[in-house]
Amino acid sequence: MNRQFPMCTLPKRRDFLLSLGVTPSIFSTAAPRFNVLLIAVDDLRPELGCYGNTLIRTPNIDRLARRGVRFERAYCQYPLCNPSRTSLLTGRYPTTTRVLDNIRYFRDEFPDRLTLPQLFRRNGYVTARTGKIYHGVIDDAPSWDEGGEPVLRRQAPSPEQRARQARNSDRWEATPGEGEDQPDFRTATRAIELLEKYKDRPFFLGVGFVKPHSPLVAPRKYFDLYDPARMPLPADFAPRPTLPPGVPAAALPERNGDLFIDREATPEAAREMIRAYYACVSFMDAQVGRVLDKLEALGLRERTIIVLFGDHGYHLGEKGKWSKHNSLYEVATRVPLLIVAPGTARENAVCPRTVELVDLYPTLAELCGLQPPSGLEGQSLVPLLRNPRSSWEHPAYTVTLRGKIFGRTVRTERYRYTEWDPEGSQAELYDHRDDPGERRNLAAEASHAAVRKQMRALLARLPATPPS
Ligand SMILES: [Ca+2]
Repeated sequence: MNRQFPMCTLPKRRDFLLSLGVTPSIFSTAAPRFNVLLIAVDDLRPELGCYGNTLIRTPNIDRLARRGVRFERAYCQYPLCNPSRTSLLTGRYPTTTRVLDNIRYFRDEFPDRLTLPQLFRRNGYVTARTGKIYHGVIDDAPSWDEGGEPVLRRQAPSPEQRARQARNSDRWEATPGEGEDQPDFRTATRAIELLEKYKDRPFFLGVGFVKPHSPLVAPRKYFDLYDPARMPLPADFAPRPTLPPGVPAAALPERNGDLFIDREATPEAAREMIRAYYACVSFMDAQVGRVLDKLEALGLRERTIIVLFGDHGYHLGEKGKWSKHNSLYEVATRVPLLIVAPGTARENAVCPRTVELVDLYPTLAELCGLQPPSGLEGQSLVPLLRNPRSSWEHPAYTVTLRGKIFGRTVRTERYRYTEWDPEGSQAELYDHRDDPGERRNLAAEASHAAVRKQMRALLARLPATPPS
Protein backbone atom coordinates (compact mmCIF):
# COMPACT_ATOMS: atom_id res chain seq x y z
CA MET A 1 0.00 0.00 0.00
CA ASN A 2 1.95 2.89 -1.28
CA ARG A 3 -0.74 5.37 -0.42
CA GLN A 4 1.06 6.16 2.79
CA PHE A 5 3.88 7.59 0.67
CA PRO A 6 2.13 9.82 -1.81
CA MET A 7 4.26 11.24 -4.58
CA CYS A 8 3.68 14.74 -3.31
CA THR A 9 6.15 14.07 -0.50
CA LEU A 10 8.97 13.90 -3.00
CA PRO A 11 8.84 17.57 -3.97
CA LYS A 12 8.67 18.43 -0.28
CA ARG A 13 11.74 16.37 0.41
CA ARG A 14 13.41 17.94 -2.59
CA ASP A 15 12.59 21.44 -1.36
CA PHE A 16 13.91 20.58 2.07
CA LEU A 17 17.19 19.30 0.64
CA LEU A 18 17.51 22.26 -1.69
CA SER A 19 17.03 24.60 1.25
CA LEU A 20 20.15 23.01 2.71
CA GLY A 21 22.05 23.50 -0.53
CA VAL A 22 21.99 19.77 -1.28
CA THR A 23 21.00 18.63 -4.75
CA PRO A 24 19.39 15.22 -4.33
CA SER A 25 20.87 12.96 -6.97
CA ILE A 26 17.50 11.44 -7.87
CA PHE A 27 16.37 14.86 -9.13
CA SER A 28 19.62 16.14 -10.61
CA THR A 29 20.29 16.10 -14.31
CA ALA A 30 22.61 13.52 -15.78
CA ALA A 31 25.48 16.02 -15.90
CA PRO A 32 28.87 14.38 -15.42
CA ARG A 33 30.75 15.15 -12.25
CA PHE A 34 33.17 17.74 -13.48
CA ASN A 35 35.92 18.98 -11.23
CA VAL A 36 36.37 22.73 -10.79
CA LEU A 37 39.71 24.54 -10.77
CA LEU A 38 39.13 28.17 -9.79
CA ILE A 39 42.23 30.32 -10.33
CA ALA A 40 42.09 33.79 -8.75
CA VAL A 41 44.75 36.35 -9.63
CA ASP A 42 45.25 39.39 -7.42
CA ASP A 43 45.17 42.83 -9.09
CA LEU A 44 45.51 41.42 -12.62
CA ARG A 45 44.03 43.58 -15.33
CA PRO A 46 43.75 42.01 -18.81
CA GLU A 47 47.44 42.59 -19.51
CA LEU A 48 47.91 39.21 -21.19
CA GLY A 49 48.95 37.92 -24.60
CA CYS A 50 45.49 36.42 -25.15
CA TYR A 51 43.95 39.86 -24.57
CA GLY A 52 46.02 41.38 -27.35
CA ASN A 53 49.10 42.62 -25.49
CA THR A 54 51.94 41.76 -27.88
CA LEU A 55 54.71 42.72 -25.46
CA ILE A 56 53.86 40.70 -22.37
CA ARG A 57 54.85 37.04 -22.07
CA THR A 58 52.05 34.87 -20.70
CA PRO A 59 52.29 31.59 -22.65
CA ASN A 60 50.49 29.45 -20.07
CA ILE A 61 47.41 31.62 -19.62
CA ASP A 62 47.34 32.07 -23.40
CA ARG A 63 47.19 28.31 -23.94
CA LEU A 64 44.40 28.11 -21.39
CA ALA A 65 42.50 30.80 -23.32
CA ARG A 66 42.81 28.76 -26.52
CA ARG A 67 40.89 25.92 -24.88
CA GLY A 68 37.82 27.90 -23.93
CA VAL A 69 36.00 31.21 -23.95
CA ARG A 70 37.74 34.50 -23.30
CA PHE A 71 35.40 37.20 -22.04
CA GLU A 72 36.34 40.51 -23.61
CA ARG A 73 34.08 42.61 -21.39
CA ALA A 74 34.15 41.12 -17.91
CA TYR A 75 33.86 43.37 -14.86
CA CYS A 76 34.39 43.17 -11.12
CA GLN A 77 31.68 44.42 -8.78
CA TYR A 78 34.02 46.44 -6.57
CA PRO A 79 37.60 47.65 -7.23
CA LEU A 80 39.07 46.13 -4.06
CA CYS A 81 40.01 42.58 -3.00
CA ASN A 82 37.62 41.66 -0.20
CA PRO A 83 34.41 43.22 -1.55
CA SER A 84 35.05 41.81 -5.04
CA ARG A 85 35.88 38.29 -3.88
CA THR A 86 33.04 38.20 -1.36
CA SER A 87 30.62 39.19 -4.11
CA LEU A 88 31.89 36.44 -6.42
CA LEU A 89 31.96 33.75 -3.74
CA THR A 90 28.51 34.55 -2.35
CA GLY A 91 26.90 35.39 -5.70
CA ARG A 92 25.59 38.79 -4.63
CA TYR A 93 26.43 42.42 -5.29
CA PRO A 94 28.57 44.24 -2.69
CA THR A 95 25.62 46.34 -1.60
CA THR A 96 23.78 43.13 -0.76
CA THR A 97 26.72 41.44 0.96
CA ARG A 98 27.37 44.78 2.72
CA VAL A 99 31.07 44.05 2.44
CA LEU A 100 32.55 47.29 1.12
CA ASP A 101 36.04 47.26 2.62
CA ASN A 102 38.92 44.90 3.36
CA ILE A 103 37.97 44.43 7.02
CA ARG A 104 34.43 43.12 7.13
CA TYR A 105 33.62 39.38 7.04
CA PHE A 106 30.36 38.55 5.29
CA ARG A 107 29.24 36.07 7.97
CA ASP A 108 29.19 38.79 10.62
CA GLU A 109 25.87 39.91 9.16
CA PHE A 110 24.81 36.83 7.18
CA PRO A 111 26.11 33.79 9.09
CA ASP A 112 24.17 31.27 7.00
CA ARG A 113 25.24 32.39 3.54
CA LEU A 114 25.99 29.40 1.32
CA THR A 115 29.18 30.18 -0.57
CA LEU A 116 30.13 28.83 -3.97
CA PRO A 117 32.67 26.30 -2.67
CA GLN A 118 30.31 25.40 0.17
CA LEU A 119 27.60 24.49 -2.36
CA PHE A 120 30.01 22.02 -3.93
CA ARG A 121 31.07 20.72 -0.54
CA ARG A 122 27.45 20.02 0.41
CA ASN A 123 27.03 18.09 -2.81
CA GLY A 124 29.81 15.60 -2.22
CA TYR A 125 32.75 17.44 -3.68
CA VAL A 126 35.97 17.77 -1.75
CA THR A 127 36.76 21.49 -1.56
CA ALA A 128 40.27 22.76 -1.01
CA ARG A 129 42.05 26.07 -1.11
CA THR A 130 45.62 27.18 -1.58
CA GLY A 131 46.70 30.81 -1.69
CA LYS A 132 44.40 33.82 -1.66
CA ILE A 133 40.77 33.06 -2.45
CA TYR A 134 39.07 35.10 0.23
CA HIS A 135 40.97 38.15 1.41
CA GLY A 136 44.00 38.19 3.69
CA VAL A 137 43.12 37.14 7.21
CA ILE A 138 39.53 36.54 6.12
CA ASP A 139 39.16 32.91 5.20
CA ASP A 140 35.94 30.99 5.48
CA ALA A 141 36.25 27.61 7.19
CA PRO A 142 32.73 26.41 6.18
CA SER A 143 33.78 26.68 2.51
CA TRP A 144 36.64 24.21 2.63
CA ASP A 145 37.47 20.66 3.57
CA GLU A 146 41.10 21.57 3.37
CA GLY A 147 42.86 24.91 3.54
CA GLY A 148 40.15 26.85 5.31
CA GLU A 149 41.22 28.61 8.45
CA PRO A 150 39.18 30.39 11.10
CA VAL A 151 38.82 34.12 10.59
CA LEU A 152 41.35 35.97 12.69
CA ARG A 153 40.50 39.00 14.72
CA ARG A 154 40.22 41.86 12.31
CA GLN A 155 40.81 45.50 12.91
CA ALA A 156 41.80 48.48 10.85
CA PRO A 157 45.58 49.06 10.86
CA SER A 158 46.98 51.81 13.07
CA PRO A 159 48.61 54.84 11.38
CA GLU A 160 52.03 53.33 12.12
CA GLN A 161 51.05 49.98 10.62
CA ARG A 162 49.57 51.74 7.62
CA ALA A 163 52.80 53.67 7.02
CA ARG A 164 54.86 50.48 7.30
CA GLN A 165 52.55 48.66 4.89
CA ALA A 166 52.79 51.53 2.42
CA ARG A 167 56.60 51.48 2.53
CA ASN A 168 56.62 47.75 1.89
CA SER A 169 54.02 47.97 -0.85
CA ASP A 170 55.31 50.88 -2.90
CA ARG A 171 58.33 49.23 -4.54
CA TRP A 172 59.62 46.65 -6.96
CA GLU A 173 62.36 44.09 -6.56
CA ALA A 174 64.07 41.56 -8.83
CA THR A 175 65.12 38.46 -6.90
CA PRO A 176 67.56 35.64 -7.75
CA GLY A 177 66.52 32.10 -8.70
CA GLU A 178 63.14 30.70 -9.69
CA GLY A 179 61.19 32.25 -6.82
CA GLU A 180 60.81 28.98 -4.90
CA ASP A 181 60.47 30.86 -1.61
CA GLN A 182 57.78 33.24 -2.87
CA PRO A 183 54.09 32.77 -2.04
CA ASP A 184 52.88 32.10 -5.58
CA PHE A 185 55.48 29.39 -6.17
CA ARG A 186 54.44 27.71 -2.91
CA THR A 187 50.76 28.09 -3.79
CA ALA A 188 51.33 26.26 -7.09
CA THR A 189 53.33 23.54 -5.33
CA ARG A 190 50.49 23.06 -2.87
CA ALA A 191 47.94 22.99 -5.71
CA ILE A 192 49.98 20.21 -7.35
CA GLU A 193 49.91 18.24 -4.09
CA LEU A 194 46.17 18.72 -3.74
CA LEU A 195 45.54 17.60 -7.34
CA GLU A 196 47.55 14.46 -6.68
CA LYS A 197 45.68 13.83 -3.45
CA TYR A 198 42.18 14.34 -4.80
CA LYS A 199 42.53 13.26 -8.42
CA ASP A 200 40.08 10.39 -7.96
CA ARG A 201 37.32 12.44 -6.35
CA PRO A 202 35.13 15.22 -7.65
CA PHE A 203 36.95 18.28 -6.38
CA PHE A 204 36.57 22.04 -6.23
CA LEU A 205 40.06 23.51 -5.92
CA GLY A 206 40.63 27.22 -5.38
CA VAL A 207 44.11 28.43 -6.27
CA GLY A 208 44.82 32.09 -5.52
CA PHE A 209 47.94 33.85 -6.79
CA VAL A 210 48.94 37.16 -5.20
CA LYS A 211 51.05 38.65 -8.01
CA PRO A 212 50.88 41.17 -9.63
CA HIS A 213 49.67 42.74 -6.36
CA SER A 214 52.26 45.10 -4.89
CA PRO A 215 55.05 44.96 -3.83
CA LEU A 216 56.12 44.02 -7.34
CA VAL A 217 58.58 41.27 -6.44
CA ALA A 218 59.52 38.57 -8.94
CA PRO A 219 62.61 36.63 -10.03
CA ARG A 220 65.10 38.57 -12.13
CA LYS A 221 64.61 36.25 -15.09
CA TYR A 222 61.11 37.65 -15.58
CA PHE A 223 62.32 41.25 -15.42
CA ASP A 224 64.87 40.35 -18.10
CA LEU A 225 62.02 39.65 -20.54
CA TYR A 226 61.30 43.39 -20.73
CA ASP A 227 63.28 46.46 -21.69
CA PRO A 228 62.16 49.31 -19.41
CA ALA A 229 62.68 51.84 -22.19
CA ARG A 230 60.05 50.05 -24.29
CA MET A 231 57.33 49.92 -21.66
CA PRO A 232 54.25 51.82 -22.83
CA LEU A 233 52.89 54.80 -20.91
CA PRO A 234 49.19 55.59 -21.25
CA ALA A 235 48.15 58.57 -23.37
CA ASP A 236 46.80 60.36 -20.28
CA PHE A 237 49.82 59.63 -18.11
CA ALA A 238 50.53 62.26 -15.44
CA PRO A 239 52.92 62.37 -12.47
CA ARG A 240 50.00 62.56 -10.01
CA PRO A 241 46.29 61.68 -10.14
CA THR A 242 44.87 64.27 -12.53
CA LEU A 243 41.18 64.85 -13.22
CA PRO A 244 40.32 65.37 -16.86
CA PRO A 245 38.33 68.55 -17.50
CA GLY A 246 34.59 68.31 -16.95
CA VAL A 247 34.78 65.35 -14.57
CA PRO A 248 33.37 65.36 -10.99
CA ALA A 249 36.08 65.59 -8.36
CA ALA A 250 34.79 62.42 -6.69
CA ALA A 251 35.82 60.39 -9.74
CA LEU A 252 39.49 60.29 -8.86
CA PRO A 253 41.05 60.11 -5.38
CA GLU A 254 43.88 62.58 -4.90
CA ARG A 255 46.03 59.97 -3.23
CA ASN A 256 47.29 56.70 -4.69
CA GLY A 257 47.19 53.34 -2.94
CA ASP A 258 49.78 50.57 -3.32
CA LEU A 259 52.17 52.40 -5.70
CA PHE A 260 53.47 55.98 -5.99
CA ILE A 261 51.91 56.85 -2.66
CA ASP A 262 52.48 60.54 -1.88
CA ARG A 263 55.20 60.82 -4.50
CA GLU A 264 55.38 61.76 -8.13
CA ALA A 265 55.80 59.22 -10.91
CA THR A 266 58.38 60.38 -13.42
CA PRO A 267 58.07 58.74 -16.85
CA GLU A 268 61.25 56.74 -16.13
CA ALA A 269 60.02 55.53 -12.73
CA ALA A 270 56.62 54.73 -14.25
CA ARG A 271 58.22 52.59 -16.98
CA GLU A 272 60.25 50.72 -14.38
CA MET A 273 57.10 50.08 -12.37
CA ILE A 274 55.13 48.86 -15.38
CA ARG A 275 58.02 46.57 -16.28
CA ALA A 276 57.88 45.16 -12.73
CA TYR A 277 54.11 44.62 -13.08
CA TYR A 278 54.73 42.72 -16.31
CA ALA A 279 57.51 40.68 -14.65
CA CYS A 280 55.13 39.71 -11.85
CA VAL A 281 52.45 38.72 -14.37
CA SER A 282 54.96 36.49 -16.21
CA PHE A 283 56.09 34.92 -12.93
CA MET A 284 52.48 34.23 -11.94
CA ASP A 285 51.83 32.84 -15.43
CA ALA A 286 54.67 30.35 -14.96
CA GLN A 287 53.03 29.14 -11.73
CA VAL A 288 49.69 28.76 -13.54
CA GLY A 289 51.60 26.66 -16.07
CA ARG A 290 52.93 24.32 -13.38
CA VAL A 291 49.37 23.68 -12.14
CA LEU A 292 47.96 23.15 -15.64
CA ASP A 293 50.82 20.75 -16.49
CA LYS A 294 49.99 18.65 -13.44
CA LEU A 295 46.28 18.63 -14.25
CA GLU A 296 47.06 17.34 -17.75
CA ALA A 297 49.62 14.80 -16.54
CA LEU A 298 46.97 13.35 -14.22
CA GLY A 299 44.55 12.94 -17.14
CA LEU A 300 42.04 15.38 -15.63
CA ARG A 301 41.90 17.80 -18.55
CA GLU A 302 38.59 16.60 -19.98
CA ARG A 303 36.93 16.30 -16.59
CA THR A 304 37.86 19.67 -15.13
CA ILE A 305 36.23 23.06 -15.59
CA ILE A 306 38.82 25.79 -15.30
CA VAL A 307 38.06 29.43 -14.49
CA LEU A 308 40.76 32.10 -14.34
CA PHE A 309 39.92 35.65 -13.29
CA GLY A 310 41.46 38.84 -11.94
CA ASP A 311 39.74 40.20 -8.83
CA HIS A 312 39.55 43.77 -10.22
CA GLY A 313 41.34 46.07 -12.63
CA TYR A 314 44.30 48.37 -12.10
CA HIS A 315 45.56 51.78 -13.14
CA LEU A 316 49.09 51.72 -14.52
CA GLY A 317 49.38 55.50 -14.76
CA GLU A 318 46.09 56.18 -16.55
CA LYS A 319 44.86 59.62 -15.39
CA GLY A 320 48.03 59.74 -13.29
CA LYS A 321 46.60 57.06 -10.99
CA TRP A 322 48.11 53.80 -9.81
CA SER A 323 46.37 50.71 -8.51
CA LYS A 324 42.62 50.40 -8.11
CA HIS A 325 41.25 52.05 -5.00
CA ASN A 326 37.99 53.97 -5.45
CA SER A 327 38.14 54.15 -9.23
CA LEU A 328 35.19 53.22 -11.42
CA TYR A 329 37.03 53.75 -14.67
CA GLU A 330 37.35 50.97 -17.22
CA VAL A 331 40.93 50.11 -16.24
CA ALA A 332 39.94 49.64 -12.58
CA THR A 333 36.83 47.57 -13.22
CA ARG A 334 37.63 45.41 -16.26
CA VAL A 335 39.12 42.02 -15.51
CA PRO A 336 40.44 39.02 -17.41
CA LEU A 337 38.00 36.11 -17.36
CA LEU A 338 38.62 32.76 -19.03
CA ILE A 339 36.32 29.75 -18.76
CA VAL A 340 37.25 26.33 -20.06
CA ALA A 341 34.24 24.06 -19.77
CA PRO A 342 34.58 20.62 -21.35
CA GLY A 343 31.31 19.67 -22.94
CA THR A 344 30.34 23.14 -24.07
CA ALA A 345 32.49 22.48 -27.15
CA ARG A 346 33.87 25.95 -27.52
CA GLU A 347 37.55 26.54 -28.15
CA ASN A 348 39.48 29.72 -28.80
CA ALA A 349 36.28 31.73 -28.55
CA VAL A 350 35.83 35.37 -27.65
CA CYS A 351 32.67 36.66 -26.00
CA PRO A 352 31.95 40.39 -26.43
CA ARG A 353 29.01 40.55 -24.00
CA THR A 354 29.16 42.44 -20.69
CA VAL A 355 29.54 39.89 -17.91
CA GLU A 356 30.32 40.09 -14.21
CA LEU A 357 32.30 38.11 -11.67
CA VAL A 358 29.04 37.72 -9.72
CA ASP A 359 27.89 35.55 -12.65
CA LEU A 360 30.42 32.81 -11.84
CA TYR A 361 28.41 31.26 -8.99
CA PRO A 362 25.30 30.38 -11.05
CA THR A 363 27.53 29.46 -14.00
CA LEU A 364 29.56 26.86 -12.13
CA ALA A 365 26.46 25.51 -10.40
CA GLU A 366 24.73 24.98 -13.74
CA LEU A 367 27.79 23.46 -15.41
CA CYS A 368 28.00 20.89 -12.62
CA GLY A 369 24.27 20.23 -12.34
CA LEU A 370 23.94 21.67 -8.84
CA GLN A 371 20.88 23.56 -7.69
CA PRO A 372 22.04 27.01 -6.54
CA PRO A 373 20.46 28.64 -3.50
CA SER A 374 17.85 31.32 -4.00
CA GLY A 375 18.84 34.95 -3.95
CA LEU A 376 21.80 34.86 -6.31
CA GLU A 377 22.10 38.12 -8.25
CA GLY A 378 24.28 37.06 -11.19
CA GLN A 379 23.31 35.31 -14.41
CA SER A 380 24.54 31.93 -15.56
CA LEU A 381 27.00 32.39 -18.43
CA VAL A 382 26.31 28.91 -19.83
CA PRO A 383 24.35 30.31 -22.85
CA LEU A 384 27.43 32.38 -23.71
CA LEU A 385 29.76 29.40 -23.31
CA ARG A 386 27.64 27.57 -25.86
CA ASN A 387 27.34 30.57 -28.16
CA PRO A 388 29.57 33.51 -27.19
CA ARG A 389 27.63 35.84 -29.49
CA SER A 390 24.14 34.93 -28.40
CA SER A 391 21.92 37.81 -27.32
CA TRP A 392 22.45 39.06 -23.78
CA GLU A 393 20.51 41.75 -21.98
CA HIS A 394 22.63 42.17 -18.87
CA PRO A 395 24.92 45.14 -18.30
CA ALA A 396 27.77 45.09 -15.74
CA TYR A 397 27.73 47.01 -12.45
CA THR A 398 30.51 48.17 -10.16
CA VAL A 399 30.28 50.25 -6.98
CA THR A 400 32.76 51.90 -4.64
CA LEU A 401 32.45 53.64 -1.28
CA ARG A 402 34.94 56.25 -0.06
CA GLY A 403 33.89 57.96 3.14
CA LYS A 404 30.43 59.24 2.33
CA ILE A 405 30.96 59.19 -1.41
CA PHE A 406 29.15 56.26 -2.96
CA GLY A 407 29.85 55.75 -6.65
CA ARG A 408 27.99 53.43 -8.99
CA THR A 409 28.73 52.61 -12.60
CA VAL A 410 27.03 50.59 -15.32
CA ARG A 411 28.69 49.29 -18.47
CA THR A 412 27.01 48.20 -21.68
CA GLU A 413 28.91 47.01 -24.73
CA ARG A 414 29.17 50.58 -25.94
CA TYR A 415 28.81 52.95 -22.98
CA ARG A 416 29.91 53.47 -19.42
CA TYR A 417 27.74 55.64 -17.14
CA THR A 418 28.76 56.58 -13.59
CA GLU A 419 27.07 58.55 -10.81
CA TRP A 420 28.73 59.84 -7.67
CA ASP A 421 25.63 61.09 -5.86
CA PRO A 422 22.06 59.81 -5.58
CA GLU A 423 20.67 62.66 -7.69
CA GLY A 424 23.06 62.03 -10.56
CA SER A 425 24.28 65.62 -10.56
CA GLN A 426 27.86 64.34 -10.57
CA ALA A 427 27.97 61.98 -13.51
CA GLU A 428 30.21 60.61 -16.23
CA LEU A 429 29.26 59.13 -19.58
CA TYR A 430 31.77 57.61 -21.99
CA ASP A 431 31.28 56.24 -25.48
CA HIS A 432 33.70 53.36 -25.86
CA ARG A 433 33.22 53.20 -29.60
CA ASP A 434 35.20 56.44 -29.97
CA ASP A 435 36.81 56.86 -26.57
CA PRO A 436 38.18 53.62 -25.07
CA GLY A 437 40.45 55.62 -22.74
CA GLU A 438 37.45 57.42 -21.16
CA ARG A 439 38.84 60.87 -21.68
CA ARG A 440 35.77 62.77 -22.91
CA ASN A 441 32.86 63.01 -20.44
CA LEU A 442 29.62 63.27 -22.39
CA ALA A 443 27.25 63.38 -19.39
CA ALA A 444 26.46 67.07 -19.83
CA GLU A 445 26.28 67.00 -23.64
CA ALA A 446 22.82 67.73 -24.99
CA SER A 447 23.54 65.41 -27.91
CA HIS A 448 23.77 62.51 -25.44
CA ALA A 449 20.79 63.31 -23.23
CA ALA A 450 18.79 60.34 -24.51
CA VAL A 451 21.68 57.91 -24.01
CA ARG A 452 22.22 59.25 -20.51
CA LYS A 453 18.56 58.73 -19.69
CA GLN A 454 18.73 55.12 -20.86
CA MET A 455 21.92 54.44 -18.93
CA ARG A 456 20.49 56.06 -15.82
CA ALA A 457 17.52 53.70 -16.03
CA LEU A 458 19.90 50.75 -16.27
CA LEU A 459 21.84 51.98 -13.26
CA ALA A 460 18.61 52.14 -11.27
CA ARG A 461 18.18 48.40 -11.84
CA LEU A 462 21.24 47.55 -9.76
CA PRO A 463 19.63 45.30 -7.12
CA ALA A 464 20.99 47.12 -4.15
CA THR A 465 20.55 50.14 -1.99
CA PRO A 466 23.29 52.55 -0.99
CA PRO A 467 24.97 51.59 2.26
CA SER A 468 23.80 53.37 5.36
CA1 LIG B 1 43.08 42.47 -5.43
